Amino acid sequence: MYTQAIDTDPTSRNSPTSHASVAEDVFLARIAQDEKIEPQDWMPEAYRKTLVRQISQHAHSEVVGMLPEGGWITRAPSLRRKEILLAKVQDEGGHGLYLYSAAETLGVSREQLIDALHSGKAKYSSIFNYETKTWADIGTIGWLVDGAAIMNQVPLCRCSYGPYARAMIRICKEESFHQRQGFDIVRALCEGTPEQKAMAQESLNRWWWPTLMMFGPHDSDSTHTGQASAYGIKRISNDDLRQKFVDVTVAQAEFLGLSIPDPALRWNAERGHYDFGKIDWDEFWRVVNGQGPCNEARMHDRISAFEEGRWVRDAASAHAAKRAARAVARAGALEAA
Ligand code: BYC
Repeated sequence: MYTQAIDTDPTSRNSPTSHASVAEDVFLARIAQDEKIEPQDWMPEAYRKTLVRQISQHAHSEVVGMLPEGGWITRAPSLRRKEILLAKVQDEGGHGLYLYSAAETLGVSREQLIDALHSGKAKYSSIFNYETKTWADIGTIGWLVDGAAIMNQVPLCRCSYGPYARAMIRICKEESFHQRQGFDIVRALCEGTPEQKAMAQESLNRWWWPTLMMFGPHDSDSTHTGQASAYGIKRISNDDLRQKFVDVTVAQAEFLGLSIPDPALRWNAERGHYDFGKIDWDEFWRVVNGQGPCNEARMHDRISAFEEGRWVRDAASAHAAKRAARAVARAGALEAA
């Protein structure tokens, strides 16, 4: 019998709730089988939102990350170092572009994403709000910051969302080169004069703790880990990645003859890992919430760069529109012939 009544039976095939939950079950089964989810596939709204948040924060981190290093291109100590740094900063701009494109496949526009960054609504990595005071900082950023980035990003190559996973594969290859170039700068300083080695140590002292903060709050305080893991986006938790990073970096510091500024750092044979000291989470949240040493300067420089580049974007768009219009006219003429 036909009826206009609202269907209250949740098991009914006609119930919108049941359609959504069937779709969600299919989606979760695909995640469980490690299938990639593509832009045209059905996905829960929470999955889409989590991805837009994380991918866009990641993209913003790449373009804001260009700023602390960009200021050292003219001050690099040799032509070779200048060329390498220039290439690294360009790579980071490229990473931002892949990541913005991956976020756009989720139905959000580039303008919306950039707007969220410039208006202070969107986050970017806390690490880029610290000052790059010396040339050694450029080495330390490559060694530690890119090292931490790789640790966090290699598992993202296996993330469930196809466009993000594919972007990460290329990004990780480039990050690996970045980490090596940073280590090479620090190694050269450590093999140099006592003043140069002291410069490397002073830089490590300033960057060590902020680098550990990059991995995000402890798992017990992480808002998104549970859901992001269930969706196959996050493969390894914040604390586990941080521990992996400490475990590999201690040996590198020993090789360089540098000491990690943590009196609590010691090998724990029972755990098979290094124990390390407490992170200052008050500092982390201050920096994340806009009160770090360089938050204001970074946003100022980012917005200025965006405004100064506006004419280039406008010219490129006008050129593309002219070419497209010509192509349409040519196709019309061919059809008429
Ligand atoms: N800085 O629930 P949680 C790079 C926020 S690029 C600022 O654990 P999630 C590089 C977090 O967003 C480096 N905010 O979050 C570039 C959340 O706030 P909302 C960036 C942080 O997402 C150029 C809240 O705290 N890498 O390395 O599960 C040159 C609670 O956290 C931070 C990526 O973006 C932070 N450090 O885990 C060189 C990689 N940590 O959103 C190098 C992709 C946490 O609720 N992203 N928050 O307002 C990720 O893997 C994850 O998003 C995170 C955080 C591990 C960062």
